[in-house]
Amino acid sequence: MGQRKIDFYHRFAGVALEITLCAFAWSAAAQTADQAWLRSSPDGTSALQLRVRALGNGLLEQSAVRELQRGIGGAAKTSRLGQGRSAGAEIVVGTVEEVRMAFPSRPVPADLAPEGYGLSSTGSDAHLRIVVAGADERGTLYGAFALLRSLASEEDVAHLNLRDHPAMPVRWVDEWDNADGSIERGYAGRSIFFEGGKVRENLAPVAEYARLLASVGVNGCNVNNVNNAAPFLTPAMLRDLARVAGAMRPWGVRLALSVDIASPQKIGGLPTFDPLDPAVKAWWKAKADEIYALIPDFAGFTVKADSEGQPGPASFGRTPADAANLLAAALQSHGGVVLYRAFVYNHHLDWRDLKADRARAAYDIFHPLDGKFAPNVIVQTKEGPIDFQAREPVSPLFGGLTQTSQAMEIQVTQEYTGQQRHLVYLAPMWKQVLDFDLRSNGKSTPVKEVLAGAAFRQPLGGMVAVAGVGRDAWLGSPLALANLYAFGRLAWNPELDPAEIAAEWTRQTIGTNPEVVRTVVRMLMQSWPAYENYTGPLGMQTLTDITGSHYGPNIESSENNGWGQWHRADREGVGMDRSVATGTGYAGQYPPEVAKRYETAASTPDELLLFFHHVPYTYRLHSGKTVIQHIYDSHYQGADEAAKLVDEWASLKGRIDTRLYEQMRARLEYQAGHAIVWRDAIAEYFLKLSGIPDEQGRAGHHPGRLEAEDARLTGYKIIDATPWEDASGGKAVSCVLASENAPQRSCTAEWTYNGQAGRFNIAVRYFDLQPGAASFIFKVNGTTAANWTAAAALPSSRPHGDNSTRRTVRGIDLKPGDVLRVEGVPGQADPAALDYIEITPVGTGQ
Ligand code: GCW
Repeated sequence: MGQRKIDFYHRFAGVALEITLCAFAWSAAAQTADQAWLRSSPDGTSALQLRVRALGNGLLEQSAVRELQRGIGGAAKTSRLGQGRSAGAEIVVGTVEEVRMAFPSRPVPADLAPEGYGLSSTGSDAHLRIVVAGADERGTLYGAFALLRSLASEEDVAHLNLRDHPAMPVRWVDEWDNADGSIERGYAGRSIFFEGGKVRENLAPVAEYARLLASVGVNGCNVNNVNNAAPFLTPAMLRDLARVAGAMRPWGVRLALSVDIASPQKIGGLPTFDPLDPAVKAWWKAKADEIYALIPDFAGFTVKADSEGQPGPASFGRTPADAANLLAAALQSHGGVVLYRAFVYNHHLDWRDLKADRARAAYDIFHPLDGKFAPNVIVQTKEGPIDFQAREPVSPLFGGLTQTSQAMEIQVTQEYTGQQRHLVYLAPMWKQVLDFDLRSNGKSTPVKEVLAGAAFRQPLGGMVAVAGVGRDAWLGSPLALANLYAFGRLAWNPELDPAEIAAEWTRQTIGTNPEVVRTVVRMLMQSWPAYENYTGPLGMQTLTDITGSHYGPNIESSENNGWGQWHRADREGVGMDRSVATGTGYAGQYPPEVAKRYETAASTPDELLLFFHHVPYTYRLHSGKTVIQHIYDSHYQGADEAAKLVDEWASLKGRIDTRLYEQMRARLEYQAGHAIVWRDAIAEYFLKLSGIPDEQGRAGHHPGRLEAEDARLTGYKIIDATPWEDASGGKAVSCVLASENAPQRSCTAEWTYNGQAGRFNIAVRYFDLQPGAASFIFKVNGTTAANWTAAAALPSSRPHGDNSTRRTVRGIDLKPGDVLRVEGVPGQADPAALDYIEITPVGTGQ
């Protein structure tokens, strides 16, 4: 896209504008796109006196016009100068044919690709005319949003001449919403689509969501969970779903549905769901006809089959291609597509078998089927071979299907990457995957070209993000929305730079002040490396609770079970041998050049070493460090980086919206504390297992830390943490509720300070359990220094790394003999469990 940047004051229609978005409140009322990046002013275009009109009557063109009026109005409202100076100027929106008919003398792009647009302007001041020409109606809408983006990015829109089109045809979000209103792996409240087994009455948030999606070029939305999808195909539900499709239609976002391959049996009353059975075929055909009668622009089906307990064609000895083609045949005459997920694996693997490997599954199952899928089938593969970990290699299947259209599935909802409580901007990770060169046939084959259909000349392809939006401000955390934005932008154009995308998002969402933009972009760009550092580096995967929440640390949860997310840490070393020579052979699934790189430890990049090889802790990385020292260093570094995010955000105080500032400040402080929980769990686990000390003496040594189990306790009982690494020293104290009749009213832990006199920050680490809200009072010599309620919604109902929380009380003067005391008051089932306090001189850390 041709982008001309000029200085901070920019010219729009001869009017200098300074766009300061800080003025817009972060309103918590109705759920609107204003809570994300589409800030707009309700009082329309009048101030700028700029006419916006459509050349045609189509629904999407009308949306484009409304959106421009809304957006330009916003800009006009905040412009410093020139109110009314552009009377007579206009923006005209239409398809290429309409533009050609309306302005025969004006050159219009003749060869725009589907969904593409051209933007051009002629004249100036009162004669300025900007034309948004779309290849089709969707193109007009995308062109309108592009114009608004240019304006928000302060580009010179008075001399426009640019064109653009999406790189890949399928740009969908998947929502894992259940009919009861819950959302699988959703971290932002309940469903905007469903409640109580039905589609919600109020679909206004759905329309707003579609508007957000359209603004970044997303053209499909699959609204239901891939698990337990059968009830969504009942006639009553489909009639209701037509309302959802209707709410999204003005924004060019087509409805798609996850389907259960066993539906003919589960809801259709047939005795079988064998994909080759004629009655089953007829059932799907009739079902597709029923859907299209209600929803003529229905986009298609997504399928999870033979995976994690979902039924599939394997029950009848049939293949994924048999199942996919069955559905494809039903949709074909209507123009629908099937996104068949390659997330098919056996979760009962034998962990004692050193050749067993979940990472192999997708390639092993799908590669032999290449060329057997119908043309309207797209195989949808997660970006890595396991499951959205903090780092994985690129799935080898992208290079393994050369006669099949492919889509890549990524997660906006941060299942394994901090669940939106941690700031983790994922665009840099996605970009690495998109740029990864598979070297198929020894030639340049970046993943992005596979997804565009270009690498292997396939008709379809794309990117799909599991979004997980909910009623709590879309993604819960305001900054997490940068991920949704970036997904759309990268699916549209995978050449875009994640830092540029972050800047674009920040200017539209937070403010245009260059220092604000620089700071937010820096924070976003630092966040994924920081998270990877304090969770699971060197390709060990996210060392989280694999069988539970997928949130806090639980290092052994991945081992000794059939789920296959193994890292195989033992006393001598760590990592999974996936080489061809001595391991599972997974490395050999890549085209030869890449396979060779991953085959030996020496040629594997450090960041993926432990994904591919089992090495001793003393193995030296390319960086020169031993593996064990890297584990220590990266965890301390990651926690420091998380602390730095707090400081960076603090520098924005007074320069951005106050409510946004406070919301994010609290979240970032929580993250910095939880990063220490992670750091300590992993550093100490590997210290104990390897017996090799940290060269820098940090792991296992916490000079300022006073353990709760060593305190003078009243009421509090000492408990063992499970897993042990989730509490300092493996122990904590709990104000256990004695019985219903005689509950503990409160408990205390007390220490006498005997260090040097000075001013300190004192961190209190406690466990904020579900359900209930305990409260804590921290006293120094009997005087309350801080009190708070532990009412956060964190996973798990027992003291655990999921809910271990640090609160820092700052600037406390202490001298030897002072008495420090924590009083914990249980609230319902939350027993005010406590781990330690940590005293740090002011200015030397947290
Ligand atoms: O990572 C796993 C998730 C499941 C999810 C599954 C999948 C929808 O933990 O919650 O199920 O992936 O992608 O199908």
